[in-house]
Amino acid sequence: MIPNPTPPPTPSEAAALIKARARELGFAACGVARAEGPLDPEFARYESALARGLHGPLAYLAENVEIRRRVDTADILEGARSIVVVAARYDRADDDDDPPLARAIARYARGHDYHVFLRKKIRKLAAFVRTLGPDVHARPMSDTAPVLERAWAARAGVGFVGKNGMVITPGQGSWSLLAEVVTTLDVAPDAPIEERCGRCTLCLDACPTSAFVAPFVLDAGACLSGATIALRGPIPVRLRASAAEHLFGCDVCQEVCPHNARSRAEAPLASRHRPHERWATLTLVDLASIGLPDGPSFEELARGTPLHRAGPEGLARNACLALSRERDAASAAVLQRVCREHPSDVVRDAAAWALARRSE
Ligand code: B12
Repeated sequence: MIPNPTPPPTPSEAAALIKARARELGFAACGVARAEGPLDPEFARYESALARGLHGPLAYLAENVEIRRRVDTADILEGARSIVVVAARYDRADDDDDPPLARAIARYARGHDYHVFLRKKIRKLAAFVRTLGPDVHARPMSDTAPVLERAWAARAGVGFVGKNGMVITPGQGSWSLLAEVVTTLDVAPDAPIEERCGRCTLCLDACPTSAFVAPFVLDAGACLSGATIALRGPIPVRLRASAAEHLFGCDVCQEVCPHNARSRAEAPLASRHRPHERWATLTLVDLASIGLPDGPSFEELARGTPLHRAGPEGLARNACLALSRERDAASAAVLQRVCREHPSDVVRDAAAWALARRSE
């Protein structure tokens, strides 16, 4: 007698199994959306943001625009029926005790390169989804494909999009990174969650550079995260005094969010975001010296951390701006050397601006 093979799970059973596995892997929230068809009206909002130039320095957002419209074609996964979205929280209870250099870095980026472990985790979830039926295809993604991750997370009920643009999971907050598994498996979808910002505008009011052109709509060209991470070239003068307080990324619109006030516990995957040991010994002077003839090697200094993304010129530029807030002789000396000897106009210009500000 040939034993009966286990029948594939029903869509509801599949959803329950996948959510249990996601929890086991340490994800704080998991939801499912139907993947068939275009992502409208969210895609229309995306197009409108591009038409208004709100992508700022992120030129790549204007490329392959149509791919972001749907995930069920050959660009992402032919025949996709469901998209499973997970949130990996990174809030830690003791982040106020982080070394000073780490505190100038956005919380998500203080540790080792999170992409590495997040991708491992989401691949494991995709591998699990493939076991749930014959010929099930599943594609894991985390910042790896041109997909509107926040829009899908909102559809999947992982959270709602707040006025600061962040996906906020009720009761858990927005200190989270998103990842997805797009699959041909039919998984029971979740309902989206109503927006719960109400009349609150704390994030919009607190933004140091007034980067929100309206609730929910961010001008990436004015956002300090865009300026300190993605922008190649000089940081616009009007953003510099604020950029001087943020070496890499910015968390202000999340820090003031009341939904985050409740989420001060250590999240399961947060240990990966604990400050890299390097940030305990390195100083802004070291970072500002990157690119000087006898300066430290950018590769050695930034390797394995998210700061690598800013590139050597960007990191030295940001450090020079930050040194505008110091008053000690060592930082004045390095700024003067950068002005004289640095091969990059962008870094020299940042150092000159910092020296001028110090003497104001
Ligand atoms: C480009 C980018 C940036 C740019 C531009 C951000 C922006 N708001 O446009 C910059 C460099 C500035 C940036 C900054 C940050 N980013 Co970023 N970024 C991205 C990236 C790669 C693409 C986003 C994008 O397409 N932006 C264009 C805008 C138009 O689209 P959108 O932000 O996705 O917004 C859509 C939805 O919100 C949707 N929507 C859904 N419901 C509603 C309701 C209303 C009323 C409206 C108007 C819109 C709306 O409409 C929009 C269009 O579809 C995504 C990863 C990804 N592939 O999605 C990460 C991502 C959005 N970033 C992330 C993070 C963590 C950050 C920072 C917190 C990092 C930091 N600390 O410095 C900041 C937060 C700034 C902010 N308040 O948004 C996370 C967000 C996680 C979360 N919980 O929401 C993501 C999802 C990466 C990840 N895999 O986890 N980022």
